[in-house]
Amino acid sequence: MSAEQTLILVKPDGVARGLTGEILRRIEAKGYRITGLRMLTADRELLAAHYEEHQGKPFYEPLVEFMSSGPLVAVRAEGDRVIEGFRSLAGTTDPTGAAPGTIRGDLGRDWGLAVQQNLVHGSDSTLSAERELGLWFS
Ligand code: IDP
Repeated sequence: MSAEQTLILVKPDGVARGLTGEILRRIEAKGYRITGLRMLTADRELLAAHYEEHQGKPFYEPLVEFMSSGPLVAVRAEGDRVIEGFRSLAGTTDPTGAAPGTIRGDLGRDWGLAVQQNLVHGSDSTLSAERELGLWFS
C-alpha cells in the first residue's frame, strides 16, 4: 500500500515572517517526506476551489484576500497517517489556544488577525487531501 499523502500550505504570513524553513524542518523532523514543493501567489479562482466549504461564511472574503496577498508555499507530504499527524503538528486553528510544541502554538501570533493568519493549512481527511492535491499539484 502506498503511503498517505497530504497537502500542506505555508500561508503568506509564514513566508513573510521567514518561517518557511522552520515549518519544513518540523515536517521532515517528524519523519514525513516532502515529495512536492511549489512557491506561488495563489489567485482567487484557486482559493475559491480550495476553500469551497467556507464560501458564504463571514471570514471567507477576508481569508481569500489574505491568502492571495503574497507568495505561499504548497507542500505535498507523505508518510503513515500524515494527514492526522500534520494536523497535530499544526495545532488548533486559533494560535492563542494552540498547545506549545505545535507550529501555531510556538510560532503563531497572538495579535490582530491571529485566527486568520495562523501560518499553515493541512488537509483534514483523505478525501480533502486528494481533492486539494489535485488543485495545487495538478
Ligand atoms: P483549519 O485551517 O484549522 O483546518 P478551518 O476551520 O478549516 O481551520 O478554517 C480554514 C481557515 O480559515 C483557518 O485556518 C483560518 O485561516 C481561517 N478561519 C477559520 N475560522 C476563522 C475565523 O473565525 N476568523 C477568521 N479566520 C478564520
